[in-house]
This record gives sequence, C-alpha cells and structure tokens, in this order.
Amino acid sequence: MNDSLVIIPTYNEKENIELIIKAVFSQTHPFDILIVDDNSPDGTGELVKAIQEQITDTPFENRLHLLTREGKLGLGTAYIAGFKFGLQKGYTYLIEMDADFSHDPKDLNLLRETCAEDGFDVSIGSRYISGVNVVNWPLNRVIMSYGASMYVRMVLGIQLKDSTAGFVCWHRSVLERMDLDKIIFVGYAFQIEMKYLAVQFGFSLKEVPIIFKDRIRGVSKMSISIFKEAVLGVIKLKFDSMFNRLPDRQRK
Ligand SMILES: Nc1nc2c(ncn2[C@@H]2O[C@H](COP(=O)(O)OP(=O)(O)O)[C@@H](O)[C@H]2O)c(=O)[nH]1
Ligand SMILES: [Mg+2]
Repeated sequence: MNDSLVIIPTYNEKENIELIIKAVFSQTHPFDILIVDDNSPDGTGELVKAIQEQITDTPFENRLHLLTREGKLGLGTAYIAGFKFGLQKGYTYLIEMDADFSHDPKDLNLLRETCAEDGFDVSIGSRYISGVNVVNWPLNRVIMSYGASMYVRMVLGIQLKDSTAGFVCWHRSVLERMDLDKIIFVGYAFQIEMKYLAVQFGFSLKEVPIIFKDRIRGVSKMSISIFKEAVLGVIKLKFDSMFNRLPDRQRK
C-alpha cells in the first residue's frame, strides 16, 4: 500500500472530478485518493464510481476510494470522516486538497516531502508567505482570507501566515493525538482549529509557498455562515485553551 492518501471533499464537482483524479494519479509519487462526497445532486459520486470501474485491472485499481455521506454536512466533518478512514487503513501521510484546482496537484509532492524528508509533522500550502499569492479571487475574498489569518495571529498568537489554508499534509501521529470526535467546526474555523491544536500539542508545522487560483469550473460553496463561524470560533478556541478544554487524547 502507498504511504500517502489525498482526501478530497466534494459537493457538486461534476465538472472537476475526473480531471482532479487524473491529475493526482499523474504525480511522480504514488498518491492514493479518497473522495468524500455528500451525495452531490449533480452526480459527482456516480462519476467516481464509474472511474473506479474503469481502473479495475489497471495499476490504479484500489487506489481510488469513495465515502458517500447522506447530505451536505460541511467540509470539516468530511475531512474528519476522511482522516478516520485513512488512519484505519494505515496511511502515514494524510493530505487535504480541494477538488476545484485552486490547489495545484503538482504541489502535492512538495507538501509530502516537507513531512517525509524534512521531518515536519504538518506542512501547509501557504498563500501568504511572501505577499499574496492568490490568482483571480475577488478582492473581498482576498481581504476576508488574509484578514482571517491576521485575526488568528492576534487572538490565538500562532505565527502562521495562512491559518485558513485548506491544502495541508498531516503525519498520522498528529491526527492520532487529537480527539477527532470533539472537533466541532465545519468551515474555515475547522482549518484554524486543526492547526491550532497541532501547535498547542507541540508538533512542528511548516508553511511552504503555493499559488492559489480561483476555480474556473463549478460554483464555490463559501457562505456568510462559514465566515461567521470562523470569527466566533477563534474566540471559543481561545477560551477552550485557557480552560484546558482542547480535544486532546493525552489530556489527564
Ligand atoms: N463533502 C463536502 N465537500 C464540501 C462541502 N463544502 C465544500 N466542499 C468541498 O470543499 C472544497 C472547497 O470548497 P469551495 O467551494 O471550493 O470553497 P472556496 O474555495 O473557499 O470557495 C471543494 O472541493 C468543495 O466541493 C460540504 O459540505 N461537504
Ligand atoms: Mg475553491
């Protein structure tokens, strides 16, 4: 079995799903894939099943997995379900990636090597290491995203340039330390919560530069409620850490 699993949450990504699977499978390192689909009304899940059929009796057989959930339950819980699947299967590196090519599959090797070869516990595809490396995103999205990381640095004190980043490689030991059932946020706050826990638990995190491109196919699932959850979620995290309530499997 390969050592790395790329977890891709999907909701209505029929225009992207075949292309993104092919792009991941064409990388130099052999990455396996898990699609976590929330019963997309546009038939994304069916397309994945058809590809699974097509790759039977090929070197890609058994490298494309599909988890189907009954309805739209949020990106965060999709990743939690994916992490549990990957940990149970025995993967060493578990990688978060969007389905819409905003994250370039070519950067998967860099993310994995930063953990596998440079020895970091978590590697983060960062848009804000030097300036703003975002292409074609509307200005309000750039301000919200860049502002969110400044807000997180201010309130939580973690020195990450891009704490809402969704292109992340986790060494399994980090996820094993977390009580995944107690991770509560579903949107951007999920991305902040996971990184905050890794810092609080003493793991090493490394940001590596990527260029984030706005999607060209399909529609964004971003919503105001996701933004609100992030603003309030950060304050809740601060209190939870002050009162030692973080979801830590090693907490006495
Ligand atoms: N399974 C699942 N995937 C989701 C959900 N919301 C968003 N996604 C996926 O998460 C990824 C990022 O979402 P996207 O809409 O591109 O967010 P944006 O890049 O912030 O505009 C995409 O692959 C989406 O299909 C959800 O509720 N459930
Ligand atoms: Mg996107």
